[in-house]
Amino acid sequence: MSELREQYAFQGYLWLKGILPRKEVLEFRARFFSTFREANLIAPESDPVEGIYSGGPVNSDLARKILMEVVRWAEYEAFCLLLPIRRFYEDFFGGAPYLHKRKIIRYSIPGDSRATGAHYDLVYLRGGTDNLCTSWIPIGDIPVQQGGLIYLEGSAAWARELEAEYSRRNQHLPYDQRISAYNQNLIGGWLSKDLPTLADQLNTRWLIADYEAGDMVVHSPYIVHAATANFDPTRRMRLSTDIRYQRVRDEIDIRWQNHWSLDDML
Ligand SMILES: O=C(O)CCC(=O)C(=O)O
Repeated sequence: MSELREQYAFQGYLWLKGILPRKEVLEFRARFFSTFREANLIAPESDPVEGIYSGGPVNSDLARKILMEVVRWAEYEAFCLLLPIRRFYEDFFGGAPYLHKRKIIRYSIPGDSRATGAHYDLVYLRGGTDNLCTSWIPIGDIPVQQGGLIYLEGSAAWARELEAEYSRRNQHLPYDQRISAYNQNLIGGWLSKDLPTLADQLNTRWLIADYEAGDMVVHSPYIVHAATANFDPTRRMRLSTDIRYQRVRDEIDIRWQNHWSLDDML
């Protein structure tokens, strides 16, 4: 654990290979995609564990409704609280861990050019401690072409400086605006969608990976990260969840004590 803490402090992330039982991860993937069959998201007759895109048309209202139900599933909550995750955080923080209620689960369709832009998580979590971690968990194998999470190498130190600058600029704003990602002084969450240019500006590179079901990456709220679009030639959808843990004793951002919704502006 002390080596992991050192690695985390140095890199801003940890890749915990195979920390979760692969079978349970794949069972959850199958359950997720089978629920979306009625919205015509997955290919008819296909095994839901494969997550093969139907090609559309998807009933997007129904798909959104189902997604918001999934966020409330006891099964999803149990997945996010799997014992290896809780044990890891208990040891890592050296104290009782707390899982934020706002938990995000995302699927991406092959060929959809939209993807998460470059950002660091503290921008959305300024109302509590910065001693918190994000767990990004692939729910299924996510090879590079399926568009997994990518990290901007060495970016945490730079983001800390940026955050300090924002804090200076925001200090005179009322509290709710001061902690908002979308206040008058800020750029609305994402630093850039142009990932190569950002890496060039900072003279660094993006770290990419082939993730497997059972892996979990843990990252600091300061490391800059993004995701890429899904170009899987086998038409598989990318499924992942991103959830946040901290010590229960530290200050908790109350805005994260509600279930995720698509318009919560966090
Ligand atoms: O999965 C994604 O597209 C983005 C995830 C993310 O931003 C995070 O894990 O903090």
